[in-house]
Amino acid sequence: MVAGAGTAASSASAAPASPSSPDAATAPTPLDRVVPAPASVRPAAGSYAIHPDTPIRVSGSDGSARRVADYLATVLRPATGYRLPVTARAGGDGIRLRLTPKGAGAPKLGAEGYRLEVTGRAITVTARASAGLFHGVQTLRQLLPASIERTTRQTGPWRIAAGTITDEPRYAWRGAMLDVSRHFFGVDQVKRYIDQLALYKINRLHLHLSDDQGWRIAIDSWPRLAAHGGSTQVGGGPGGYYTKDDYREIVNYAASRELTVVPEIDMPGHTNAALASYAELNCDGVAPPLYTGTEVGFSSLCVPKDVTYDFVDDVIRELAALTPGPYLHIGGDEAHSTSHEDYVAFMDRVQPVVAKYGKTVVGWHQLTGAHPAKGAIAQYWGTDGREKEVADAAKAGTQLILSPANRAYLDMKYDANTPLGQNWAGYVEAKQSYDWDPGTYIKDAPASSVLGVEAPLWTETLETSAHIEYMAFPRLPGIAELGWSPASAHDWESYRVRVAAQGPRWDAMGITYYHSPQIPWPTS
Ligand code: TNX
Repeated sequence: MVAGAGTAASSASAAPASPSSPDAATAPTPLDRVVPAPASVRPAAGSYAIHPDTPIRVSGSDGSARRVADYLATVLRPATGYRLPVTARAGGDGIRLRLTPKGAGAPKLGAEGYRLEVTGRAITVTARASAGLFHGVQTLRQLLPASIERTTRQTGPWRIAAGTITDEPRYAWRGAMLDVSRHFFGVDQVKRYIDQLALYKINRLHLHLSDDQGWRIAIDSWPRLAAHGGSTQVGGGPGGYYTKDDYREIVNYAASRELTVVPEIDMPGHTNAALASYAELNCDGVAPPLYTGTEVGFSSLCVPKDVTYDFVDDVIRELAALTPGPYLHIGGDEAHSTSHEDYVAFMDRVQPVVAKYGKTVVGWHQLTGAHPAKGAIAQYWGTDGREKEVADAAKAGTQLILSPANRAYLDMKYDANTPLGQNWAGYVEAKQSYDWDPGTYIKDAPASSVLGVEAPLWTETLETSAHIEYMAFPRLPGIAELGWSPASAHDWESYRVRVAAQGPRWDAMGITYYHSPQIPWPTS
């Protein structure tokens, strides 16, 4: 048992040491220097130091605590060089992961909440389910020095300030979307992004699997969708697609990081890749060429043709069977080549197909201008929150995911000098991205209609993981905080200091990020 210096707690409540002060390397990180900000922090005197014999103890017999423990060990072993054995033997010191069933005496932590208690003897993470343990582990990780993220042995010490964090999310939906259609990203690139999303307690990965420029998922009953429709991308590169096994691998990896995959097939617009693959899907029976530009709004499935609904049924059936999560996103944005009447008729026919295969409909908010099915979820991507049909649908029970483009779109340029991205919704610097309230954003929508937030990343201009990361960091953690932390914790001045402390962690992880001048990054 190793007890650390007893001075840490005061720094948890007082002003934190500036990141570049001489103490910063050894004083443990204050418990509230975390992104997303925890719901409640109670500092105490002392600290716990992870030492060469620290065990990771699990309780609960269903294996899910052990999976999180194994994950934690994998995170901590390279930089500490310690064995960190995972054991079911109870009692004693160490890092303890505990699942406590719901019921009398159990802490009120919700499905994703956790409690993290640090004393001189032990670190204890308590949760009702593995998601809570996993999120608690992410908090623990941020409380260790940034060098914990390196892949070679570092010197430590690995001290964590004493006290208690009790934490649970404000919103159930904390999403990130990756557009794998405009440019294709392979399984390993998606896994890398999943690992980054998990750091900030994001719990939904929305994959934009089809668009004009590419169809990215194998559908056995319509094989040319992937084989032909997936054969290129913006700029004319080779594109690509996920086999069903690839997709399962992504889904399983996401689940191991407590993320649910939400697949999107965008319809009835944004469908050139499908129309190019099957002539019969076109009203004139002629397949257009593949498309590698970046215009939007020129393509539409043929709404009056019956074969369109055979196609939709087959695609949704196969995709639903591959997807364990409850959601299926059917797009519905920018259908500029579909008449309003056809759009409504199409959505009236397609939403029941999603229900038939056991899934909940998610659609871009244009769906609220049609007849959103009972239980459907609308994803808002406007820029001022004043669309009456969105508020009306929310009042009638449609739940909302907020992705306002001038706040949450990770593909918007930070400023005029940003080499990547677009600017149709304006420039979106770190503060602009963070400083809004999802609970009041849509005028006249009840706060209870807000299911959460999502940060979409469109990839017309993005081709590599480094590109993804440059656009996502530092904005993604800010959107994650809007989704997780209580409204009372929302504060740019506090956030900019906490997110600054993430910079050295991203350096240690090899994440390329934008050094926003609005954030006081540590200098050393
Ligand atoms: C609008 S947002 C789109 C996408 C583009 C994006 C670029 C939405 C639902 N549709 O097709 O990729 O802008 O920022």
